[in-house]
Amino acid sequence: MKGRPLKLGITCYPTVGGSGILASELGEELARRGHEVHFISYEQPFRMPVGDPRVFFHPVEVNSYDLFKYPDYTLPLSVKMAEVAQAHALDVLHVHYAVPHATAALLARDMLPVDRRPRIITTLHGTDTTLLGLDPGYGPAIRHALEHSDAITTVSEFMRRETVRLLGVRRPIAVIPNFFEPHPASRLRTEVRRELGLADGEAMLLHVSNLRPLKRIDLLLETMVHLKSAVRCKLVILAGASFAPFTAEVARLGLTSSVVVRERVTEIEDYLGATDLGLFTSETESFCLSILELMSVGCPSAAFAVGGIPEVTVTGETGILVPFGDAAALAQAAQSLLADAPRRAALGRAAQTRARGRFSADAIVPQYEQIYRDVCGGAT
Ligand code: GMT
Repeated sequence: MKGRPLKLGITCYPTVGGSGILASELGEELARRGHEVHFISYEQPFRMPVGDPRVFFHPVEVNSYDLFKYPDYTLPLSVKMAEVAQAHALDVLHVHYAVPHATAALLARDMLPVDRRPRIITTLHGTDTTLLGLDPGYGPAIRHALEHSDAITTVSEFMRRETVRLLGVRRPIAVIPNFFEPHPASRLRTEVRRELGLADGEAMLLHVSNLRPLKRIDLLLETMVHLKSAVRCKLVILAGASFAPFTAEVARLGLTSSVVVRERVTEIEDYLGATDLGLFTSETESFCLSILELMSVGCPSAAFAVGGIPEVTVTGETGILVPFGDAAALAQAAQSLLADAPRRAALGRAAQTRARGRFSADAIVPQYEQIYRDVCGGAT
């Protein structure tokens, strides 16, 4: 390690979602590199490493008061951030997803004596810019928080451009792509496929998401209707939210026996390793960490070419991308790959090489470390 170990506060959403996963994996990697990492959130992030002596979790308690129609999280979060920053002499507060984390970090900094103030790094992940940035009730507060952070990062060139376009931010925004380091699978591929009810020779498509409207589950199911008539396959959905709102539609489309859902899975690598092809239908993605997760185990994906996805996977080389909204074309692309095992394997190998070369912890984590040291100036 260059320089002294740093003391880092990380705030993220603890639930299943790309930004929280990235933040948790970053914390794990930073601790492995000798830094002290303090997670500050309302719950322990779901992939936060446990048992590491350099990783700590500080819960934020939110009380509800009769006077408030809506409970407030920002103020208790900022108080906890200030408390932890002071007690542990944090060098940096690194917040993932701007709302409300970046605003809370500014408040926390202002509460502390000038010589005890941590630097603030805000990492933009997606809808904090593309959705909330456009909301007049949030946009100005997000812009203010970005302008007063010590550094801003985001996960793709697409997101950097969108942040400039939608929020008019004029300060430098560093693009640091997401990374993923797969842990070893805990079960054999055959065991996982058996658990999922896959017959011999039946292809497994995998979709991982939190099912929000922009993930376009309608297009995912439409793609599956086309695919089902052409290939023996099942679609496995690892859902970060309840799938119940979609079950009637699955039945109406005659897909009940072709769609297998698992909610809030933690052993992601078991499922990645059992997959033949990823399938993603989002209308926008700043990055799509799930495509990278599959690439890292040598599995290509078929998806729409939206947002930052073409920065992650290269169509025809490490996966297949088709224009947004054309479910028939997506099904056709998926079908041609499922029918051609050697080509699929070649794309998978290229995907894994790209993941290891560009999006590994060794490629990415030093970029965050450098930013931490840059904002801390000579003190580190
Ligand atoms: O912005 C969001 O929708 C939430 C966020 C999340 O927590 O899942 O997703 C974003 O961050 C991920 C990690 O950087 C990216 O992989 C996702 O593409 C991105 N989602 C969107 O841009 C819609």
